[in-house]
Amino acid sequence: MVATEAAGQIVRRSANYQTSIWEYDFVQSLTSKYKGEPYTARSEKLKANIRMMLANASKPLDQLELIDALQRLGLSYHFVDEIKSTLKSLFYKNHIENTKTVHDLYATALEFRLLRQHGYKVPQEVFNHFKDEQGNFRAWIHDDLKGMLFLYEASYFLVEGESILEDARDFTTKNLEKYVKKCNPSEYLSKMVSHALELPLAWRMLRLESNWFINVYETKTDMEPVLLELAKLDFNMVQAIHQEDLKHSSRWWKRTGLGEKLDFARDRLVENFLWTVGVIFEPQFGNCRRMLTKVNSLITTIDDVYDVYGTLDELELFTDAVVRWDLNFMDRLLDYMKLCFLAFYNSVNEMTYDILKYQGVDILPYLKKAWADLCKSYLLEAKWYFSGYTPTLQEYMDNAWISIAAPVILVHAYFYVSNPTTEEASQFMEEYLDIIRWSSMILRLADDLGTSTDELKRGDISKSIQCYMHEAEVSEEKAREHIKSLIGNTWKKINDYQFVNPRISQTFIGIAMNLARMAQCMYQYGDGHGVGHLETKDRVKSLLIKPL
Ligand code: LA6
Ligand code: MN
Ligand code: MN
Ligand code: MN
Ligand code: MN
Repeated sequence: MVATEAAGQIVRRSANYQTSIWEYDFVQSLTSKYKGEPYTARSEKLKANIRMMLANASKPLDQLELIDALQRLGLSYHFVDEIKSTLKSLFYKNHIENTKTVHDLYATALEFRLLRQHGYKVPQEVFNHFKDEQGNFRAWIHDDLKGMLFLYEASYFLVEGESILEDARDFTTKNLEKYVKKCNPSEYLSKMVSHALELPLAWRMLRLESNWFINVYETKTDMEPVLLELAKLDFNMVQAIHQEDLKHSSRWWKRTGLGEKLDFARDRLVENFLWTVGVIFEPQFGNCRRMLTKVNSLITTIDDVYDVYGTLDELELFTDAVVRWDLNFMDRLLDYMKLCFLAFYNSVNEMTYDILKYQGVDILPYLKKAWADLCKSYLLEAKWYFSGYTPTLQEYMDNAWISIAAPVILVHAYFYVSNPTTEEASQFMEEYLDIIRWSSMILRLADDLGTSTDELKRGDISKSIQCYMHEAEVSEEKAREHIKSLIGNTWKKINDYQFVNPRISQTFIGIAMNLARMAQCMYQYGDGHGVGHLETKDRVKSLLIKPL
């Protein structure tokens, strides 16, 4: 339904969003015993043991397997230096001095993946050894299930133009799919294969992956008890910290009153917080999570103002107020918009003040620009909607990578984790970095895959899928396949980024990659952000509520 003025009454759309399933008092009641002395002491002791294991592992394969386990169990952030130096010496031995002796597919694929994850561009040709003269993968590989699984995971670290890896991905996908049809699903390796086919490791949200893997690792026959104990303990200790961040954010959200006052908008504080855990989970980044939860909540609310509730005239005024950053424009807004504008304006000014106070840099111009860009892109979509215009996919995407709000999220995150000088900050803002654009594209495309069906029902513009259907005259199914292939292609560019841009902080690149991963997680089964009661509810429970 279009917002129209009938007999002086404005008829507005509605998204019929459900109220929040997470009550304020419940969130505030969350507690964990995994805090303080006995747990920190035990954790330090276990970490020391593992450091010793890392130092004593002499065979390359033992080292690689240990690093892989630490990463998957969510523990590698404790051993950054050790892992770095181990991989560095492995890389020099095997790829510079070329004293490599192992020619096993599993070991080769594992080494390839870990080195690429850590910024070493091992050539795809290491896999040529496993192909015959005609360029096909050798016949015996069909029986090497573990090798195929690890080749599959490695292949997702490809960059543009790497056809050996593309072949490897297609070949392993096909064969692993055949295998899962006839395997015993309760076996360790079968669980790993089904999980990998659902979504490769490279694209998975880290915390959720750790939570899943810890449970599976426990059933592995040759697992290392010390790793398992630390993994569980650390998971629970980190969860305790996340709970405090969540409670803090929820008090802020309650104070704004937006969840109660704006009935048309999504009241999704907990879901908004979950995004931030996906983006940056490490304990020391609590401030960044708290700030990003505010940003996400404001985005979600303002997005509904533009997409659901506002009339075009109102939206023009709101956009103007944001672009000018001027409270004097408030009196032109209706009450619901005043509330929203002032909550937004105060929050962003407060974040600016924080950075000014602690880092001595005035970031208001940059935050203002990011939000103005966002609101202008929202307004353009509103104009398209009210005029019934269907853009080409290209025209749509040129605007939609901004209207998905990822640039706003990433600009805020950048200042909270990078501590730039004024000069670095203004350089950063000259134009959005490629990595911001690609992360945003994936978020947009994943969001469209998960939300556009409902959006069109309630009345919204054509999203990427529909633009492509219109332009290429294909079915929805074909269009969805196309959008998924665009996501895959965009990941190739992201994979290449750390090889060509070592100047940008790894923490920030990690955030941008994690945002893309989080999008694929949130929209894996539909609109996990707006419809919070399905998979998202279970994910919140396992990550934020239930200890292991
Ligand atoms: C998704 O909703 C939404 F609210 C976002 C702002 C996406 C990312 C959100 C975070 C991280 P919707 P639209 C809070 O599908 O209108 O309505 O851009 O976004 O398709
Ligand atoms: Mn509400
Ligand atoms: Mn929307
Ligand atoms: Mn929108
Ligand atoms: Mn959407």
